[in-house]
Amino acid sequence: MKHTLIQELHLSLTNDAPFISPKFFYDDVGSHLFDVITLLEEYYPTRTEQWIMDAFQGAITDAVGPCEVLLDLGAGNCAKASRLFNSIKPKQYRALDISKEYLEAAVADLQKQFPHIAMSAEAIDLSLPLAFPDISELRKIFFFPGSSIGNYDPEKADQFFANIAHECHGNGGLLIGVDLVKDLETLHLAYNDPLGVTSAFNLNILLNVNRIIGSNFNLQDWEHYAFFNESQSRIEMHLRARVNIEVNLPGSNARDHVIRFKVGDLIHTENSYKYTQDSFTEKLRYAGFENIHAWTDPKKHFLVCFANAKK
Ligand code: AVI
Repeated sequence: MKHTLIQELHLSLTNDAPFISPKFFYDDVGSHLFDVITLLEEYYPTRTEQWIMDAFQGAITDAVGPCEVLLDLGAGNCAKASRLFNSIKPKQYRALDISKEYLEAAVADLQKQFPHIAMSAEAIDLSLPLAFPDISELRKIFFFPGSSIGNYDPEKADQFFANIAHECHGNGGLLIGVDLVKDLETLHLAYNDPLGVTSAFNLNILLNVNRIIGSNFNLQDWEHYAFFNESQSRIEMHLRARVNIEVNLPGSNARDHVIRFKVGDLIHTENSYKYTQDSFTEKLRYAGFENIHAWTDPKKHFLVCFANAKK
């Protein structure tokens, strides 16, 4: 695993347009910084999604219908899914995320509170195709909150939805939260908070990269740069070189590779796509879902959908 991550980082950093996959944000410090981001006044998605879930709890429960297995994609600390247990009443809960240890502890805690639900924790890479052959006969509800789908390129998102629709085998659906296009100021502030937490979250990726590949990125040489790219309908996050920089990437055969950045050069770290209600529900339909329910907040900042897989 470590070896492939090292190769992946070498390739992406030496690309003509250097980038680092956003999955490298989430080391221990990065995960905590993201938790703080979700508490910021400027970062509206988390609390708006929760508002929608609470305000429309009855309608969401009716739309979802019976749930034999709740599959929590990118479960993290399982808090969002556990708020659904009393309304959706799943018989089984499967928490899926990249880090198994973190997940196991969260699931063990939840199991004490909900002893009647059969629970499991599984390490899974959500960028790879998903398959659940052991529960193909059961009615499955996939849960993908937090606008994590916004971090997928649109074509990847289409493949992901088609995979989920197929895995429902005509019985079940997807409960998903997604961020909507809105005024530029609100979008800009959400990724440029004055306290600098998003900036720290972005810069921290370099410390994680240093740890994984032994490079010598120096945080003082870089600054956070985030803006809304209107033509692509996405927030782009980058790290911008403040000075001319040389970075050593230790190689496998003692021949270190040096990469050079000029002042103003960028390393692309994240895209966060924003959809309209119509463009998003159309995407779900295209992937094989039907009978799509959608709920939003009064300012139409965020959207929660439940989409049934076609029979
Ligand atoms: C996890 N993901 C949905 C967040 C987003 O808004 O795209 C990650 C994030 N990046 C900066 N702030 C939050």
